[in-house]
Amino acid sequence: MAFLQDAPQLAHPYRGDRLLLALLDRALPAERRAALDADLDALGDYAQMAWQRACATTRRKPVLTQWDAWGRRVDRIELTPAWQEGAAMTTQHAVLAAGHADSEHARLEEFARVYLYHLASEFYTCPLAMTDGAATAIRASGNRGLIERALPHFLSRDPATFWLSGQWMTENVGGSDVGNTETIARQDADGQWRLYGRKWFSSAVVGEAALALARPEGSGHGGAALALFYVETMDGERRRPELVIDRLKDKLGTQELPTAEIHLDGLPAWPLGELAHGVRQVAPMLNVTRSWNAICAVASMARAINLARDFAGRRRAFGRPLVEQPLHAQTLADLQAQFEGAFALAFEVAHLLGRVEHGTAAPHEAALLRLLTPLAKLWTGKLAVQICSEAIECFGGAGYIEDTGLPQLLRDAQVYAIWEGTTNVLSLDSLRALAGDGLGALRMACAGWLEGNDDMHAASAIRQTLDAAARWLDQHAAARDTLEAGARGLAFTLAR
Ligand code: MFK
Ligand code: FAD
Repeated sequence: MAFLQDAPQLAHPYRGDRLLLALLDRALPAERRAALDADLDALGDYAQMAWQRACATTRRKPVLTQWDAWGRRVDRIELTPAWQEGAAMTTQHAVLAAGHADSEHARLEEFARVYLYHLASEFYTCPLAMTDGAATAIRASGNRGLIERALPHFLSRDPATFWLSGQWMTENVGGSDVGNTETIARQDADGQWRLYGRKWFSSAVVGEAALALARPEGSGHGGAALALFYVETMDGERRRPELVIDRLKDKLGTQELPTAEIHLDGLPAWPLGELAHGVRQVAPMLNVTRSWNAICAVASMARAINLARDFAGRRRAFGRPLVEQPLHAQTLADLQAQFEGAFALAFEVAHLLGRVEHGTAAPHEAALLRLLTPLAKLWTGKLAVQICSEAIECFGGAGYIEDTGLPQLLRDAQVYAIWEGTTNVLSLDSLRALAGDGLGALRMACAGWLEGNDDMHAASAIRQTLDAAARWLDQHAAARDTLEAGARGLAFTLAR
């Protein structure tokens, strides 16, 4: 029999991940750590099953059927198996509910679940992130009616009552510059607000609710005149007729995720708060979804390295397994080192978010979180593409072949840098955070992280980097164009 190569096997994503295990053992009190174990174990099992299922079946995409046989508009979307399992997995393992528990560790415990579930979920985590963001923004708005109406669904532990929320911001005229939003909010004679317009990317089109930016009629131009509205998409079992799905997008990656172009023709809507400053009101949502993005980007890196490491023990070249070839081993070690830095940054943001929300953070940590969130998102988004690309090369030609399941890792990774604010937009957002006391907060945090570490070289390199950043910001404080042109370089340096 001619030679046949063994396929890579996925090591258990939870029990085999020493980084995650060490973080949780270190960060959580023993009782909470023990209570978390069963959910993480089950999510790891599910991830392994989903990888084997994906390797053994033909890949499917969601299908939109707009009309039934008799000419009625139905806009029915058939979803892939992982999506059909999404509500049950989420509620059974408290993926969202965990993040809103009354504990400073809630977000860390949530994001450990997200990290394990993400790849298996086939980007069901995208609407989950938006649902989590919507819950956070609605809570921050203090709108009691909406809190009581929506949060029990968003954070439900029962699939029968669980709702997904979308985030309707991007329009044809601009996704970064949402101040150009063309969707209009108009009030009926009876006081009911209704939305009219077109949203160009809607990734939770199968969801039951959404937060949408719209311009109250007559309120003027620009971002400050926008308001943030809550909408529901269903009327019982049927999608509301005022929400029309124009088509599903044909995308480079995230192909199981049904991202739609939609238009709104009078969809009923409720403002979260004042009828202005909608961007300010949606910011808590953005910061939560950006944290999800960082964790999911790190999960993609973990998956790519997990498989590449296994394959290096199975594949031989020039007389020995790849893992024994010094240069291949060094390549894997470099990937692991970069991944570990990204993992530490993303989970630092997760834990910090929990402490800030719970009110147990140190005084400088709110500013630190404000700065680290865009840095973690932009850094991990770029690194995921780089690491998935390098990991694919570790498989040689097999890495380029679709039914190995490997090319999908790279295609999917490209999205992390685009949605939820591109790398440039987040670099500019980090300038916003640095305009406050972000840099001072980072300085204090670095001092804390280095405590007990006797690597004088690292401490001095970090001090020099922060001093140089402060000088550069001071020097160009009055030259906005220079600041913006250098913002990406600065953001990468700080993230690194
Ligand atoms: C699987 C992985 C999970 C990920 C799921 C992802 C699903 C994908 C869904 C999407 O992609 S949804 C669309 C996401 N869209 C964006 O992220 C928009 C990107 N553009 C920006 O972020 C722009 O910077 C921004 C829209 C915010 C600019 O708008 P403006 O109107 O020019 O903002 P401006 O005037 O700078 O800020 C308005 C207010 O918001 C200010 O506060 P004040 O009114 O009090 O002065 C800002 O400080 C505040 N603000 C802006 N960004 C903030 C923020 N506050 C806190 N945190 C932030 N990040
Ligand atoms: P533009 O804003 O036109 O940006 C084009 C380029 O210009 C980018 O490289 C950007 O970095 C650069 N740029 C823009 N402004 C500046 C500046 N001031 N300085 C320097 N560079 C700048 N949106 C939603 O609202 N809801 C969703 O559910 C959703 N789902 C998505 C799903 C997928 C798969 C994808 C790919 C996108 C989704 N989006 C969604 C849209 C996404 O958030 C936007 O595509 C993104 O924010 C960028 O906006 P844009 O496409 O209009 O690009």
